Amino acid sequence: AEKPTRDDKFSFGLWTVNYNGSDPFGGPTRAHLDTVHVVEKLAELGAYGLTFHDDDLFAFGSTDAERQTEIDRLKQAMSDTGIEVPMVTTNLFSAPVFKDGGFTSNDRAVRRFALRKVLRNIDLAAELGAKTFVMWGGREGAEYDSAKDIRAALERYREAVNLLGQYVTDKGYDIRFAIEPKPNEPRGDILLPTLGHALAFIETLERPELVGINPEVGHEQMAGLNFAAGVAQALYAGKLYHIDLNGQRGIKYDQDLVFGHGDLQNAFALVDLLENGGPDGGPTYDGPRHFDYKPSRTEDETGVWDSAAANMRTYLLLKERAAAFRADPEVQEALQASKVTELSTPTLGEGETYDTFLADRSAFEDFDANAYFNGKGFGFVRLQQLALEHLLGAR
Ligand code: 3MF
Ligand code: MG
Ligand code: MG
Ligand code: MG
Repeated sequence: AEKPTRDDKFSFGLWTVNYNGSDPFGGPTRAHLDTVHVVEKLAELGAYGLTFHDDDLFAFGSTDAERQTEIDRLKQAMSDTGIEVPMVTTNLFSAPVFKDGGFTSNDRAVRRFALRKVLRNIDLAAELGAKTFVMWGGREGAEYDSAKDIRAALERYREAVNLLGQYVTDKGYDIRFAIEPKPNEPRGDILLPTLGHALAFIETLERPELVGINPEVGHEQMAGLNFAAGVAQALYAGKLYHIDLNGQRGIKYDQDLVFGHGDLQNAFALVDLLENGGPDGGPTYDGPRHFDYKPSRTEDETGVWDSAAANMRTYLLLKERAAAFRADPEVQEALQASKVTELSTPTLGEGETYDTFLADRSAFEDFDANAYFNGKGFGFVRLQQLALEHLLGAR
């Protein structure tokens, strides 16, 4: 694969390469990296975008002057390197005040503070030209069923997002929101735990067209779900506004490994879907390819940049393999044989009503369900092996 370029639209969270190695059992193993240095390194590696939480750029509780200094330094680094800020997000999870959540804390004063923190950050997002505002509600949840009224929490979440939608509309900001689901961690259970929950919630909003999702590979996999299949449904619903790429190995704590360092076969299916639209060439994704990963705490700064580069290289390698898979005549033939493409044919004929359908004896009365396949299989295993061989570079 070629070295990444800006056209590949790779972006990174400031918090990703700046993860200092702290976990529940140990402190930092790496020093903090200055924002300007991060921007320069990402540009050098071929990324086009940087994303951040307010508190990644200027510490929680900064004075207005301290905050402005960091914003100005970022702006200067952006103009020096060409790095853009396609997405901004708000930290409503680190400060102790958010220990029971932000938008859905049981405490009303906390909810009002959280909303003001977000409104202020939306102004900054607009100022920097970000088109997407992500909302990950890591603390919006509970450990105990008796501690949270889920219906009231959903209502407060709805109230918050409706206000934000009203705000960007009145201000004329070109910003859409993306909700990032996660099943658990840090809370025992988090509100809107999967992308399916989020999609259902969005339809209850006053401006559903302003709100989509930001699914993360590892988050869906923590719930045992198939990420590529979930993303396909998000694309089908027109709701894939942003994406968090990383790696996760099974149902356990949020690992945030490098993209492809988890379920590689599903990563292949995902890249094929994002780049080629899958088997029927359906809608693809043209937003940022955003990495939300953590350089493992075993690594030094060289390891940080190696891992950042690895995310992009793996994505491009998978893109190359997926293109080869789609172009292979044997794959095309296997897709036909497995009737994967036949699923795109409507079940009813053109203009067919239930009257003509009921009159079609071949569909039922004369259909011999017992003999229909006559022992013949679909050949899905052969198809999957072809995918695997392309993934392995064996074809
Ligand atoms: C946690 C996450 C978050 C979100 C981030 C973006 C800290 O598991 O994935 O990263 O991606 O808040 O809004
Ligand atoms: Mg994660
Ligand atoms: Mg995460
Ligand atoms: Mg994320």
